Amino acid sequence: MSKKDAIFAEPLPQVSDFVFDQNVVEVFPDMINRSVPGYQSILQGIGQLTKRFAQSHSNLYDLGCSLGAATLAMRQHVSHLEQVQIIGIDNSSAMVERCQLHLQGYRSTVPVSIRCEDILDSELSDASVVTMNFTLQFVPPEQRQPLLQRIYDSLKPGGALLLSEKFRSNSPSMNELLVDIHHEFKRANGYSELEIAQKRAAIENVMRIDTLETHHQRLQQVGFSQSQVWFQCYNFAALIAVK
Ligand code: GEK
Repeated sequence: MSKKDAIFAEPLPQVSDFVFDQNVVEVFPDMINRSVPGYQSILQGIGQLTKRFAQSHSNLYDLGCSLGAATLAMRQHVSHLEQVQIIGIDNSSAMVERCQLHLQGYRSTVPVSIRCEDILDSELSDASVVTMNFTLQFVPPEQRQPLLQRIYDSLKPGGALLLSEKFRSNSPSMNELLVDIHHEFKRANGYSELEIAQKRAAIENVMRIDTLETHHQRLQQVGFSQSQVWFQCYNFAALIAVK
């Protein structure tokens, strides 16, 4: 069981930029479940979509794998395939160490390797499914298209990118509404006004979010012929793009 997230529960003299350090690792499952609406449904969907798009003799990637939740969801659906391996990548050493430990608790015939690397430098090849479950939003905006291009180039024909992101609406008033009902969701999950405000301040420089239109356009620009939102709750969405 993950410890309760109380990282922003006390007033901080100065709120620093959010980092995925050991303190975050300790509370991460609780934090993501109480902050991301539909997180468990998205993981379930990643499993279902992996079952449809994963191919024998290919690599499956989980970019920004954190503690391996999407890796596990993918792995549950590919044991019928030949010669597949899952590669989870995260640039937080604290996350990677805990992820490796966590995965040892599950049995499977499907090989998994978890690497501590920056996804901007990782080599990607022979992919049939690439998952980025709430990771692209942490990549500097100018690096997003080059990264997506490398992902597209690494995918086999018929392969899929599973991309989940927090997004903003084009319309200021609609954006305010989505942000507001998301904060209501967080309050209902036990976060205080102080926790919500301090987390928001900590994350604002490190997580720069796009509109859904920008996501679709960029996916098209790198070569994906089709992209589709398959899950949305408030200002959180999961998309699929197929090569
Ligand atoms: C899940 N996918 O539970 N290279 C590698 N990793 C990175 C980079 C980068 N450039 N930037 C950020 N990360 C997970 C949840 S969390 C989302 C993903 C969240 C990593 C970062 O270290 C963190 O572990 C992860 O991306 C984002 O399904 O906390 O909102």
